[in-house]
Amino acid sequence: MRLLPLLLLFDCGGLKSIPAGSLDGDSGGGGADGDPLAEDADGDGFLDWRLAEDPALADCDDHDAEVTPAQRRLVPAGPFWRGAEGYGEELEPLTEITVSAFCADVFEVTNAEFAELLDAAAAGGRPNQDDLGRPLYDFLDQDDEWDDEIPQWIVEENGQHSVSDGMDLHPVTEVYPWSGEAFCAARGGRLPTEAEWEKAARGGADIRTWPWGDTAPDCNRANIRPGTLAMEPGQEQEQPCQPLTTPVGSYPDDISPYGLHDLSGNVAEWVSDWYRVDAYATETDTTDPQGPDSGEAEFPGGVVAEARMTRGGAFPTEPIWDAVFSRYPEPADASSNGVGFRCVYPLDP
Ligand SMILES: [Ca+2]
Ligand SMILES: [Ca+2]
Ligand SMILES: [Ca+2]
Ligand SMILES: [Ca+2]
Repeated sequence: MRLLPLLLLFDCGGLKSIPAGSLDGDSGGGGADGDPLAEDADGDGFLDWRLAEDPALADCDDHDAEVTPAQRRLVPAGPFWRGAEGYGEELEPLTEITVSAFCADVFEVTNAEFAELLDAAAAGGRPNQDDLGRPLYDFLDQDDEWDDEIPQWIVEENGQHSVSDGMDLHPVTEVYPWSGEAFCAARGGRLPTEAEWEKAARGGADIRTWPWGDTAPDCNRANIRPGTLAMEPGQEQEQPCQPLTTPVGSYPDDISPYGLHDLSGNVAEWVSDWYRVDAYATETDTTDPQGPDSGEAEFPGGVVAEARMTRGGAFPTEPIWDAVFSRYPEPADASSNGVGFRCVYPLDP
């Protein structure tokens, strides 16, 4: 269970917010005469993903001007190397996996965005519940093993939800896997599979360790806990760079080959797969794998429980979890102040 040590809060003002306007309106791809796709159907300045020559300028949905590469990026179809050698049996064997093209959120979902879902659920007569009556947000946070002093950032009053000062653009936390599924479904998307997340993080051709390449992260690159990948016995851990999450996109260099931010740090992210330690060793599907049919993992204290997968590191976790290949199980009914999510979407046909 990714439970956070006791952390003291202090003013975290002055952090940067989502970079806006970093993309110009150049559509990048040329249009073929008479091709209806070539006209930028929604007029947002970006060509349909099938026509854009640069994936970074591809319009995932050319019928919705609100969807541009500033929020969602194309992850093209093709192979990547999944897993790693020398970091534990659950990551082996290193396998070439192919995933179909999809569209992915550039940023982790924020508190402000998630508060809108809570407002909608309350307005629909289901306050803080998904369609099956499960809580969407952990307002009470009684499932953390450690007493922590990180409060819940979303506050409810008379069915309306607000976010604590300065926390609007931080990634949402204290959410369950089904919270991510409900949020993404409301936007026409879903949680990524583990394979999709890893492809989005590492790109296609090489066997890199971090989303940006092979340079180990430090506090300037990502919201992480710095240190070495393999801890020596007795080695003292460094302190986390930050005492909390940071606004999504605060670290321009925590970026993947497809332009997605904060895959290495900030918060870990729920994906759709169940976790089993032998999932890679027993899986035969190398195209769009969906993972095992059920999950199980052993957690601290010897507790064996249904387990779901999270990907990527969080601000206080050890450096190994920031790597593109690392797999971190959580109890399937957990919520944590270090775990959020992002959505993926089908490409507009
Ligand atoms: Ca367009
Ligand atoms: Ca569009
Ligand atoms: Ca992350
Ligand atoms: Ca919790």
